[in-house]
Amino acid sequence: TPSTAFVSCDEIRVRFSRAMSEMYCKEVPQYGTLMELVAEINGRTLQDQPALLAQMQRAGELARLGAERHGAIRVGTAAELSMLRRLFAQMGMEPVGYYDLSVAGVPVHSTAFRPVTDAALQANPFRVFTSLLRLDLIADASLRQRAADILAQRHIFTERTLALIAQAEAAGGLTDAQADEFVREALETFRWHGESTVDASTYDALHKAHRLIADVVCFKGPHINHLTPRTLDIDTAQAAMLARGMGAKDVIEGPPQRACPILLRQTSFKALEETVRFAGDASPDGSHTARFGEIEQRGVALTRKGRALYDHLLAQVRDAGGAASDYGQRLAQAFKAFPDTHEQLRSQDLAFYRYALTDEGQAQAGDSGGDADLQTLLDRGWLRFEPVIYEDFLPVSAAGIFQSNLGGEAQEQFAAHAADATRQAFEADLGARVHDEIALYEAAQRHSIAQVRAVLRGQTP
Ligand code: OOG
Ligand code: NI
Repeated sequence: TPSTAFVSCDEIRVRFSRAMSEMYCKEVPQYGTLMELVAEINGRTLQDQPALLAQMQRAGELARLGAERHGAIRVGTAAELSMLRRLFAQMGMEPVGYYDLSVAGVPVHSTAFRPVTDAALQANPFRVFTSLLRLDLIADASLRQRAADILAQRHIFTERTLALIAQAEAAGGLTDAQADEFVREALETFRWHGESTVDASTYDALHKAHRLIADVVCFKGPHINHLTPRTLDIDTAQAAMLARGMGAKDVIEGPPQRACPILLRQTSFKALEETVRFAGDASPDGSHTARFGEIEQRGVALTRKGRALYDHLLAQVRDAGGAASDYGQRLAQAFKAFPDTHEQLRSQDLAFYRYALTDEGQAQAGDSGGDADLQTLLDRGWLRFEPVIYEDFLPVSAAGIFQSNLGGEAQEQFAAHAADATRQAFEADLGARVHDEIALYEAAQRHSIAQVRAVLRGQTP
């Protein structure tokens, strides 16, 4: 009967993403301005670039564009992280990728909760970049203990959220009414609280150890710290942000502007200074900076070979000075070594593509060619290919976003740990393995090829 039918995970994610956006719009009105600006620029870009419009239409990306965004949160304990995993699982979001930001002086490691199947990504690609504070990187042992004690006492989920998660796991889903209640209750975890749970001197001590530690430890919950709409032209959007006096950071993170966008380019406006009332204080005369705005442009996902080339070129430029005024120029210069047509990216195995039959190919359905190699099918004009969009994040960029919103202080270096060990510790805290993002893109490409072959062999469902 309809009253007990479950709502799909995709639908819950759509509702949650919308609710989160509405809440953040009220909390940080500049986010609303940013969304308007991005929508306007996206509209104009699609008008000016009919080829892009057609490509996005074919790839099913146009429909999701207006609703597309990612957010970011930071938590303090393994219990918080693993419960978030269970919460996001109800929305069809799974942990993808591992990011160790301690190498860039930020005492966290992270994953991104996001949908993983082609269909779910098309329905709504909402992602949440989720960081776990690394208390082990606080040098002062008594401060470390203090932080752990404070975190051990807080409850970031409402009772109803926990009950609904348990119920959904047992029953296999949520009904329509339960889904609405779940979204409403889950939202509470990510709300901003103007009252700190600690007194001003505790805040100051933690803040001195690292601003991020104060942000995670001193509040009731992991307030959403930004929501990021997807722009199709980040250079124009960045210029518009500057023109409106929105305090954009001066360097766009990621690859330079290219004819064929790769991976991810991002820029943000600086965190707002919020008034805070500390425990024991009569009035809100403290302040804290945490929340900001960000925009991003997404391009084609790279293979391991492509990613290695990207990392190599970026490191080359950054080693020569990441903040210098000619950074943009040097970046563009270095990336001349990165092929910039989709045909080159594809044939040199640098990026992932989804294959589909052209009309001519369709006409061969069931007839022949199912076993021919890809190049032969392309040469015959039976196939076209579309970029597989990069759905993840970039550690160097993420560190840059963190730092620009931590007041840009000189970055502390943390002792390097074996990467495998920290990743395993993260997964143990999470209570699950994280997906290998490149394996997901590879599967999407492989799946599209298998489908094409099936049609050519006459094996379609
Ligand atoms: C997350 C910063 C990273 C991104 O888009 O790379 C990030 C944070 O500040 O918590 O959101
Ligand atoms: Ni972000």
